[in-house]
Amino acid sequence: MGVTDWTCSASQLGTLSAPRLPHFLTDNPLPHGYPWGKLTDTGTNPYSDYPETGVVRHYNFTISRGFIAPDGYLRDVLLVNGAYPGPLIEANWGDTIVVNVHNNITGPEEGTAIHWHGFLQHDTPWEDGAPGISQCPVTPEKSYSYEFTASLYGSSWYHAHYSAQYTGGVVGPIVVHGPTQEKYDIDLGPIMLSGKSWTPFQGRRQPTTDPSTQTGTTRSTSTSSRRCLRPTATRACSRTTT
Ligand SMILES: [Cu+2]
Repeated sequence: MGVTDWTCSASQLGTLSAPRLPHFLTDNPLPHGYPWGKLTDTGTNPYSDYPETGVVRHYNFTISRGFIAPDGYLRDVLLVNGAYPGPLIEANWGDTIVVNVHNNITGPEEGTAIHWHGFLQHDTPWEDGAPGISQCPVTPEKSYSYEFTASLYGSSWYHAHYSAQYTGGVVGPIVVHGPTQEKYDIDLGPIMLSGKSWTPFQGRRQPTTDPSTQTGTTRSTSTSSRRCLRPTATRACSRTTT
C-alpha cells in the first residue's frame, strides 16, 4: 500500500507510520499492576481524585515559522519542533508534565503561550497558558517551562493561545493513559482533525518574502500559493512512500 506524504512536515501523526500507543507507560512504578494503582474508571471521580505517581514527563518545544503544505498547497505556518501537528505529549494519569517552550518565532517576532486544553490546573492556574490572564506571553528568543499535573486522563490537545497562532499551526495532541471502561486491542494514536480552511499565516497581515526561494522575491501570500507537488533544489519537500 502506498501512502504519499506531501505535507512537508516532520509529523507522522495520522499516517500509517505513526507509532501505536501502549495501554499505559511502564517506565515507572506499577503498584497493583497499574501506574494509577487501585483506582478504577467507574469507582473514581477524576475531577477530584487522582493518583500521585511522582513521575515527571519532560518535553521540549521550540516554536518557529516554517513552510508546509498541509492541504497540498504550500503555506507559511508556525511549527512545533518543525512539525504540524506538534509532538504528542504522553503521560500516565497522575504524572507531572513539564514542557519547556522556547519562542523562536522571528521575521517578524511574536510572543507566544501554550494552553493545555482540558486540564483543570487545580493548584497551578498560572500554567494555563492564557496570555494576558494567567501569564505574560513568552517573549521572542525566551523560554518558559510549564509544569502541571495530569489530573484527568484521556485524549486532549494543546494549542497556542496567543493571537491567531493556533490557526497558524501551533497545535498538537495529548494522551494521558488511564483506566478504561471498554477493552481495546490496538491504539492507533491520536488523529487530529481540523475543520478550518488553511490561509497563509503571515499573509493575513502583509506581503512576505518567501524563504523557500533563493531569489527572495517578495510575494503576497494572501493571493499566491505554490502547490507542493514536486521537490525542488531549494525546498526539501519530502516525498516519502511507506
Ligand atoms: Cu483549548
